[in-house]
Amino acid sequence: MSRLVLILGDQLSEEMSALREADRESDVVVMAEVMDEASYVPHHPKKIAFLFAAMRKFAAYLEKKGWRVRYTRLDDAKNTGSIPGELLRAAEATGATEVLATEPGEFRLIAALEDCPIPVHQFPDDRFLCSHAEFEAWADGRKELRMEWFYREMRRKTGLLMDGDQPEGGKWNYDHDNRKPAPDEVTFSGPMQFAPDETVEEVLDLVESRFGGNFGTLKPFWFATDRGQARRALDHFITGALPKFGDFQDAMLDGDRFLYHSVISMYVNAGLLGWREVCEAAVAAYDKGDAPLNAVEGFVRQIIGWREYMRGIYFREGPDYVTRNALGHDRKLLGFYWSADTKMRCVARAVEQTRDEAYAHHIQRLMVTGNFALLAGIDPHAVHEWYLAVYADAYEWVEAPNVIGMSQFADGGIVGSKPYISGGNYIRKMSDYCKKCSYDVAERVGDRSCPYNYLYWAFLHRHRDRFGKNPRMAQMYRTWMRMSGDRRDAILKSAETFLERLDAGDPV
Ligand code: FAD
Ligand code: DLZ
Ligand code: SF4
Repeated sequence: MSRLVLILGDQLSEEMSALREADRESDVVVMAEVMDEASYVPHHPKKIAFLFAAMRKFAAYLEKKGWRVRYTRLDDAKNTGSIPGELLRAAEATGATEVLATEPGEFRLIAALEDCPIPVHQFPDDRFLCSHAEFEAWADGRKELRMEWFYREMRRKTGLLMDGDQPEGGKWNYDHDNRKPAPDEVTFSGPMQFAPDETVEEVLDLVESRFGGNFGTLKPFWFATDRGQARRALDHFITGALPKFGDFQDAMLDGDRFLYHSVISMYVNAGLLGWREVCEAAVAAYDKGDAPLNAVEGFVRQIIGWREYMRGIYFREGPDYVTRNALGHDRKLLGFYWSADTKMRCVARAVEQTRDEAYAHHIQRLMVTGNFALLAGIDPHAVHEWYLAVYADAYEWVEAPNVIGMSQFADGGIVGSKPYISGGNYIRKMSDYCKKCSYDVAERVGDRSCPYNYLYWAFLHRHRDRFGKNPRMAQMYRTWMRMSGDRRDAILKSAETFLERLDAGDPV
């Protein structure tokens, strides 16, 4: 009797546990493009096209390797529109009575598989370095779940950049070397781009006709859509950008969307690349003397530190994590997150590139769009849904802890010990946006002042009961309290006027 083997759109790897448990001779792989998955948020068309094209190519690859694959296209007349529906249809057609699956990266889909009328065995997703049990063991009993301590465990576990039991170079973390402001010139030409082949063209037509109304530009479409291409994109980054990745990791430039970033998160998250090969490629460049330690350590930390830590937090905290709202923020998401229609140059540029590329790098996500949403008091669930929709690499297991936790402090301080907020000065230092902005970053109050400036102080004032005693924020509150009463009133008034304008839908 054959069994079904479910492979989801972000499980495009031969290493999936469900495939390892299956029998190539008798079991049937099920892959399905379904409306439920393509519409639980209004995904960016590039994200949908990427996944559908990569799914189709992976299905063809599995068939070549001798697997029987039952693939449902979105426009198949009998498509039921859901993963459980497609499993049931496949069960009826094949006579299969059970399903082998790898645990999905979202509680919603885990629950749907648990409720499926046909029994589904969910095996752990061991594409990750840290299992749920291992994260629990690390986290249990700790007062604070700081990423840095978790990361050190992962370095020890993998032996990456280790010299015996000591960190390579004598330090665990070279972050303080990785905060150089925007360079005058970027020597990297950006991520490797791939011309659409026949499979991609077919998918682009489908996505254009079905999801053309979603936020985001579909063409030009240049993503890698199979493992071979993703591997070339990785190698291109390692040789062309990694050496400067560290130095300019936090920098932003008006005229450059990628700087020295790898732009591989969508490939790693979908299964086209694995964490180990990605880290080993970076470490090999260091061993050959082609990339400095601050770059390679910084890169490895993002993958075995932040990425694994975020996943650990998501699965530890549970399904209600995405509804948390520790700061009680309730403003609705502003129209310019979809239109880019704002005079704030930094926000406009971040949203424009998100629209065009389904990509923004970490500091744009954290310190431009995320920072603004937090300072303006936007409902974190709305912020979460926006991020989940607009980025090609967004799946709840990684997006939610980054947004609800790191960016919006809506989890009350599990991911971060203090909120990631800043006034315009941080953006001025790290980018050239402010030089082209209608607002003046040097002004603190009034119509011409950079809104980040007064919103920053107004945020601290609004949340003084919560943060006033936080030692990591003591300096900020001292500075605030050193200002004259008139000055503080003027700042709060500017913030109030600006927020009223936001609520009235006035252009800002
Ligand atoms: P690089 O800067 O080149 O970094 C290398 C790799 O490290 C990335 O490809 C990624 O796999 C990993 N990485 C780096 N930072 C993180 C992090 N904080 N969490 C997890 N992995 C990390 N990342 C996602 O993969 N999906 C998301 O939905 C997502 N949402 C985010 C939302 C917010 C508000 C913030 C602040 C960050 C978010 N991130 C998310 C993390 C990070 O911004 C992206 O991983 C990164 O920008 C991807 O671009 P890159 O491949 O060029 O990364
Ligand atoms: C994101 C996504 C989209 C847009 N479409 C599909 C799909 O049609 N079929 C599928 O199997 N998976 C898709 N995915 C990925 C799933 O949403 C993802 O597996 C879950 O959110 C868990 O991470
Ligand atoms: Fe952004 Fe303020 Fe700079 Fe304008 S002045 S780009 S709003 S930080």
